[in-house]
Parts: sequence; structure tokens; C-alpha cells
Amino acid sequence: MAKSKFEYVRNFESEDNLLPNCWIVVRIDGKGFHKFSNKHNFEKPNDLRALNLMNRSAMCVMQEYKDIVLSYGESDEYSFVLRKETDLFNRRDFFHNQTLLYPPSFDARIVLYPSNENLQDYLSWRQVDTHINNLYNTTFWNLVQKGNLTNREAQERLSGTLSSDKNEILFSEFGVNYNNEPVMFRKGTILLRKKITNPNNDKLRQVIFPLHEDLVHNKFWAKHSEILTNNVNKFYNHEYEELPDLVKLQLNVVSDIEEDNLDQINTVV
Ligand SMILES: Nc1nc2c(ncn2[C@@H]2O[C@H](COP(=O)(O)OP(=O)(O)O)[C@@H](O)[C@H]2O)c(=O)[nH]1
Ligand SMILES: [Mg+2]
Repeated sequence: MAKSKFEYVRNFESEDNLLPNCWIVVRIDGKGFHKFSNKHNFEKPNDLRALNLMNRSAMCVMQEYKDIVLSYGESDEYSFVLRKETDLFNRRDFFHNQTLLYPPSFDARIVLYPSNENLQDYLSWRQVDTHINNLYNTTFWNLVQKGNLTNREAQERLSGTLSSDKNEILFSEFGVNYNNEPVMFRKGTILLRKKITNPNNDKLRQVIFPLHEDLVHNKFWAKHSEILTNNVNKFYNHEYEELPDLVKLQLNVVSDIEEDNLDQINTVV
């Protein structure tokens, strides 16, 4: 094909490949969610509909991009961890400044973590952040909604308090034991690929499974050793009496994407 005189502008495209041999984390964060959640009457401090929608959307992202080994979500953010060997888009910086899920819109950043320890620390950082924010927000909204404080008064009341003080306020003033708050609010959501028995036909089936476990401690990484060792074929003996809705959704509603998935899995089993 003849080159036009305009062709030279291609030289302005700079290579922005990501370093090989590193974990790639893409974190998206809702744009202006403070306003968005107010305008859409989100429940305070946690809106179950919004969180479930975030989890469902992240599940779809994982169905589309098989190189995502783990996703972690809370509030208006989600982190997607791509396996070290991924060659997705030739490791080009494809998410930069690009909206992943909409509406609403999200900003995205990519961070590289060379060691397993770095990746574990990254996820621990996000989960500890979830804890700090959720304990604060739960106490704040109890003070406002049940304690009849204004937003400003609640903010002043909580200024300089420790976790133990907030637990105490919740318990002594509102009869709330923070540890009994829904675990999804306290720990966020971890999405992993797991092989389970499909109760519809007793066949093995790989699904994206939501967990709300503590990932700061080594126990999590030992229990879900496939994340770091890249082995997804182990059977997962989940401890739930009933499968989470997100899993049921995958077992009952077979979309085109999932049909692709099924083919792959049937050859593995
Ligand atoms: N009421 C409510 N608000 C939420 C929920 N999840 C996120 N938000 C709001 O979204 C904001 C997310 O924080 P951040 O990303 O720092 O703020 P942003 O720049 O406005 O998106 C929080 O401060 C809340 O105002 C929710 O479940 N319920
Ligand atoms: Mg945001």
C-alpha cells in the first residue's frame, strides 16, 4: 500500500510497553461518586445494589479477560490483577485514561508489582483501607441517622478517634457490634476463578467466585494457592451452604461468553 505524506505522524506514537515479569494491577475508581451516589439516593454508608452491580460488572470483565487472576472491589473502586505472563494487547498501556465500565464513568491507572510480596501488600493496603473507611462511615452515619447529629457535628465527634473509640461508640450508643456488620462491607469483595460442582448436573464447572475473606494474612494465600502458582485446576470445596448469587447467575444464565468458557473447561476436566 502506498504511503501517504501524512504517514509520518505515526512516528509520534511512543511505545509504552509494561515491564515484563511483573504483576499488572489495573485499578479503576468511580469518577465523582460522591455526587453520583447522592444524586441516585445511594443508601449510606453502603448501598447493596451498587456494590452488587460493581461485583457483577467486574465478573463480566473477568469473563472477557481470562488473564485476570484476581479482582478486589470495594466502594467505587475495583483492582484487576493480571497474571505476570499476560500478553494482553502486547502489554501495551491500553487502559490509560480510558473508561472501562460506563455509565457511570471510571478513571483507571496501572501499577506494576515485581514480587508476590509487593502484590500481596498492594491488596492488603486496599483491604485495610476498606476497613478504615467502612468503620468510619458506619460510625458517622449512625451518629447522623440515629444520633441526630449534623454531618459537621459527627465529623467533629470522630476527629482524632481510634478504631477502638469508633467500635465503642457503635456498641455503647447504638447497640451495633461492628463485627456483625455484613462481611462484604467490612472486607470488600475478592473475585477468583474456582472449579466447583454445578448442582444442576453434578459436573465440574469453572466459575468466578466472590469471597469476602481477610487477605492480609498468609492463611488466605495458602488456602487459595492457585493465585500465586498459576494453577486454576484444583477443585474448590467452598464452605457456603448456598452458592452466592453471582455464582448462580453464571450457572443458570449461559451467555455467549460463558459458552466459550464452558468449551475450555470441558476439555480441562
Ligand atoms: N452512600 C454511598 N456512597 C458511596 C457508596 N460507595 C461509594 N460512595 C461514595 O463514593 C465516594 C468514593 O470515594 P472517592 O472515589 O474518594 O470520591 P469521588 O471522587 O467522589 O468518586 C465516597 O466518598 C462516597 O461518597 C455507597 O455504597 N453508598
Ligand atoms: Mg471515586
